[in-house]
Amino acid sequence: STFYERYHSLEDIYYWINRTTQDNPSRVKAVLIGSSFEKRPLYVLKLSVNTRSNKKAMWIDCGIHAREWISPAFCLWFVQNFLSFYGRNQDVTNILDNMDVYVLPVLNPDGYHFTWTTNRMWRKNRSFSRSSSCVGVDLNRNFDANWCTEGASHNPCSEIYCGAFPESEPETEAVANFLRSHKNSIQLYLSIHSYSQMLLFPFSCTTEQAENHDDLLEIAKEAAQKIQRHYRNHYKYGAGAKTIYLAPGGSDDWAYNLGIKYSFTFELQDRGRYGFLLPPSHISKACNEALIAVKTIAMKVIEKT
Ligand code: 0X9
Ligand code: ZN
Repeated sequence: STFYERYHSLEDIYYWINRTTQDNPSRVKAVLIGSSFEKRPLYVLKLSVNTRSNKKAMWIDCGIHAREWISPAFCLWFVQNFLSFYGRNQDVTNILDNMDVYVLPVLNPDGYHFTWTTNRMWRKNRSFSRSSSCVGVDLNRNFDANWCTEGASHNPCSEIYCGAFPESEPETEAVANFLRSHKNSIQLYLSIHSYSQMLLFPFSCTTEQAENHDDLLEIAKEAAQKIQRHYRNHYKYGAGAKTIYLAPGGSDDWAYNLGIKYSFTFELQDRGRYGFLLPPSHISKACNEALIAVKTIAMKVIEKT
């Protein structure tokens, strides 16, 4: 199997980030956006081809939840694919000619490292304070979108602990600060999770409909149909609160409220057979089907904006 068809330790991923920027100096830059609770750097890869300036942009983050290993694997797969197919694949070329792409391969490096060394099923980050003996905040409950209402918990021992206050966690704050400072260029926000095979869009923090619901629904439907046609695999799609569950404080809803009106959360393979323990032999299919969906969504956003 190739490098991209295996899961990688955090150390390997940092090494890969370094290698990727060195090998593609004209197209990739690593941007340090902050650091984790345990002081690990948070690097965003900026993919950019120098055709025009003032370009629009899209954002993809992976690995908010530590145990969802297919998610960082997807970010690596995506970067590799875009770098090797620019100028060879029409969609990739069109997307990069029109947009810069920001990729955060591991949003929660402390949690990811912990799943490699200690507890494979860890979900949250690794922050703690004197007020509780439990460790970790669910970073996808820590954003300022109906923060800690129904679907999140104030209990530090819960798997869906929302943290002491919105953006209390350095990982959340780093991402939120970066998106705030780039909100005029970023038109598309994507967050990659697993599992259950879904394409979700706002809102998850309320059962109300987003103002551009029909637009988001149409885009998600088209992406899901692409997966169905090319890979014979079924993805459900819809507003988060109605499709999966009510869950406030998520990055997608927060980015949407910031003004990034195309905002999606992917739940990649599978539908529960292996769950978070998706075997490495499934990585290529899981990533290729997600990639075709991401390309479909990005192309639609370019058409519409
Ligand atoms: O609960 C979550 O954070 C996500 N599902 S997961 O099984 N990967 O934990 C779904 C996130 C959907 N979006 C929001 N809740 N905002
Ligand atoms: Zn998740």
